[in-house]
Amino acid sequence: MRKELALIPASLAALVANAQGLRPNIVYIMTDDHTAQMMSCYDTRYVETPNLDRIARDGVRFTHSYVANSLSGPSRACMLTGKHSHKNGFTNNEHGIFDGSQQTMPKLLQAAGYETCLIGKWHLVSTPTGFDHWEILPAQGDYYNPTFIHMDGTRSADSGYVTRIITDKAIEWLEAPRRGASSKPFALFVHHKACHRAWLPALEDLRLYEDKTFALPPEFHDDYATREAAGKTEMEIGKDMDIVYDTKMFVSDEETPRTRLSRSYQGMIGRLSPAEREQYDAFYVPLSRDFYEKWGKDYNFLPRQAQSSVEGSRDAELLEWKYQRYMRDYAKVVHSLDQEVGRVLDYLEEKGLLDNTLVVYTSDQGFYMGEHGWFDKRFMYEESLSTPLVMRLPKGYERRGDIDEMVQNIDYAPTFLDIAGAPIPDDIQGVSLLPLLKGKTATKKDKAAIKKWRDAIYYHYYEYPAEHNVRRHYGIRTDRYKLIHFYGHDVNAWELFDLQNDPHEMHNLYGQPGMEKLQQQLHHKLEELQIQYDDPQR
Ligand code: SGN
Ligand code: CA
Repeated sequence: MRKELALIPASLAALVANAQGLRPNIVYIMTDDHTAQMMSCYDTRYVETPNLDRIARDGVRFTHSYVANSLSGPSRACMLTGKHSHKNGFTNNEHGIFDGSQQTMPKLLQAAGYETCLIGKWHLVSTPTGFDHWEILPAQGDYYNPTFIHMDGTRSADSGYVTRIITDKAIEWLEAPRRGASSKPFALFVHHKACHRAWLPALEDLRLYEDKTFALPPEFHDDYATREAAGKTEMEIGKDMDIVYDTKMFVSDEETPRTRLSRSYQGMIGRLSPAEREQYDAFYVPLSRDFYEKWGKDYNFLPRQAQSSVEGSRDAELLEWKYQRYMRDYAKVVHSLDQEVGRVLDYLEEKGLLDNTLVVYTSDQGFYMGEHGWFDKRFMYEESLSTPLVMRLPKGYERRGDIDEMVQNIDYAPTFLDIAGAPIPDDIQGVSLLPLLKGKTATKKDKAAIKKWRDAIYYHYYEYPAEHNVRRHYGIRTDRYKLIHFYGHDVNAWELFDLQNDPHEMHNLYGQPGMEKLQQQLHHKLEELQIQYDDPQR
């Protein structure tokens, strides 16, 4: 808080601060599994996201943005608390219940005089705390005609597509006449379900991207040599993506093979009204008929990576076909996300709120779009360790363009508290990003903070045994190197990558001759961070 405000009572100080635009509103938009490769301000190969790009163009784009644990619930808990998983207690989706009685950033914002609201995916099992208003999806939620849980515990189904409904509800909350106009600034958390598996598009977007052939990423045909844990997963597009559930090849029970997830698929699309289902089927059923006609109903639809790399083989053709379907459906889901974020930006602009609002767009983690032959996330490799992060800054924050410092989702809590003028408790492990956002107005203290910015980030993933079979691991990433330890159950393996010479992380250098000194330095840094963050697992 500014010195002159320190002399007047807190409530009055808050009023004055708001009037002076010193306490900006916060609109935090977090999507599910939206990866930077599928956002045109990060990567122009695949899709166009003009509205998301608009945030970056008018504000800042973080080029080294990471999560602490690449999975939904854990990521959300890190964001809410500003602490690594072992401190906030929510280490994995399977067995976690978030302890809502602990200190969280929304609670601290409330105490600082902010009005707080959460709409959308929550995924932390316990009832949300720290929000003046919330409406959440149960568990993963649904794309079509989704059910919402309300604050009084009741449930109701809304009709329509989930991305649009979440946006409608967020705008509806903003519509309240007092919102942002007078004494209380607000913090609105918009948590989308999109673009989580199984990538079900809005009905009006079904035909988008159908004429596009997506280029295979360079490391699509990975053989996982030198990386034991990578070779043990169940997240390959070829052998693990369900032909019915994921690629949506379904005609009817009689005409479609029964797969592991075909019942779940029927549950998801069974939510459509008859008229909607007709529209849906008009697109997918002819494709499905063609597919089964070509491949036969009994053909094994699960090609293994090894055979799939043989050019011209049946497996290679089927694998590439699955990849195209995956990319197209995911791209469609991103399209409506982009449009709905645009709607929020337009609304803020129209209401004159944009200049006094910090708008953040991020995801709960990155995702594999065929890199290493995969979908899903969890690994500490680049695509899923990273998460997109762009911000439009309120007045007074002059920085524009790219920010290259390494940031992590544990930094969001201290950043929001800092911008709200609230103290940052000592036990928060992330750091405020405000010094990086000030640009010309940076103080000496800000400049000093930037100068001694962290030179490594810490990561720890816990969910094993579980779906997709990614072994537990922890590690560090510096500006050039990555050291990972896979542990527990059937693995005990170290990996070391030189990201400059091997950006796709195909060559594990751990234990190679000549690596001794670097290895020692990285082990030292890892231990330092495990001590700093007080992670008992080392
Ligand atoms: C579901 C998905 C998985 C996904 C997890 C976690 N399976 O279980 O593919 O890894 O969610 O995702 S599905 O058959 O239900 O689609 S997370 O983003 O929520 O952590
Ligand atoms: Ca997710």
